Amino acid sequence: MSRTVRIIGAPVDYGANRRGVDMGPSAIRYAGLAETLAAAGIEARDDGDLFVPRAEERDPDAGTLDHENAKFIDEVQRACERLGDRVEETLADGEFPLVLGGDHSISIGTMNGASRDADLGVVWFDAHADLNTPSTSPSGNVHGMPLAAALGYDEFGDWDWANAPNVREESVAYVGLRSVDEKEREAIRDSEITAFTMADIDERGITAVVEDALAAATDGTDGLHVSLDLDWLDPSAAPGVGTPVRGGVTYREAHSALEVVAEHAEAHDSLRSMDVVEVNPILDESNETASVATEIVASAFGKRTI
Ligand code: B3U
Ligand code: MN
Ligand code: MN
Repeated sequence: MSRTVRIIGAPVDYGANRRGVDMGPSAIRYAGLAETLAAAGIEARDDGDLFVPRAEERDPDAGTLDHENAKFIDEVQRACERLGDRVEETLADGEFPLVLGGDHSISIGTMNGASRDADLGVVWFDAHADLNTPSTSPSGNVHGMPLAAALGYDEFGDWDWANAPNVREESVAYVGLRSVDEKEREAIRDSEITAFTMADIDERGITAVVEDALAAATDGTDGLHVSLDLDWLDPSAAPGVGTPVRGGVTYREAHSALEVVAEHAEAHDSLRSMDVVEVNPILDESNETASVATEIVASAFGKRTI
């Protein structure tokens, strides 16, 4: 990573069904993110946390958008608008925004901010498709909706703050899907999104799949956003997440994948922004998931063994 990494904490848990994910930024810092990056020769600067009021202090029914199947949508809006501005400022200052979640709803803000004046490709490392809308969501949890928000599906089409102005379906690629709702499956099939499931990884190997995902996301775009949901990994490697799903990538596959991202970034200066989400220290074992997150991020920024 040639640019200085600016670490932005987004302690948001409005979008998740489990409390504790708001402590993700602290857990990742405590796991030694700054030290790990420094030891790998990557310059990093911690910009602190966004101001995010506690969910207990808010009335979930008090909003102006007030959609009954998008819980805390007004609070998500406020946090994402603030985050989008910080991401835009970071890029304008020539630094690299690394956003620590928080639940995956924060990616709405990151993608909005990173695509305000650039065509942005997206690689989405996740067990889930996060392509629900308030109309289709089985849970009402906004962390299952950020990609639909970015792409302006259904009611998100009326909410400018939620859209990523320059993200197109054909520049979005999933890696590692294994829990997809029926309506999401239909939406993916009807879209131009590239979708690699765990079956693709089993069949072709992680490096070939990630290379293809990167090719799709960087074809005709100005930069790449990497969104890393820790539930992408198998729960045996990353137990501290709100919605674990069996059959995920191994610790080694995760490193391998992000090393491929780092090589692409070095060769093409492609990497523009990244977020690391869904680390929940309350559900974790000895902060292992935050440690794994830290190590994987270092791989994405080019950390080498020798
Ligand atoms: N697709 C389900 C479950 C889910 C999505 N993202 C997470 N869980 N972490 C939903 O609620 O939309
Ligand atoms: Mn997710
Ligand atoms: Mn997920």
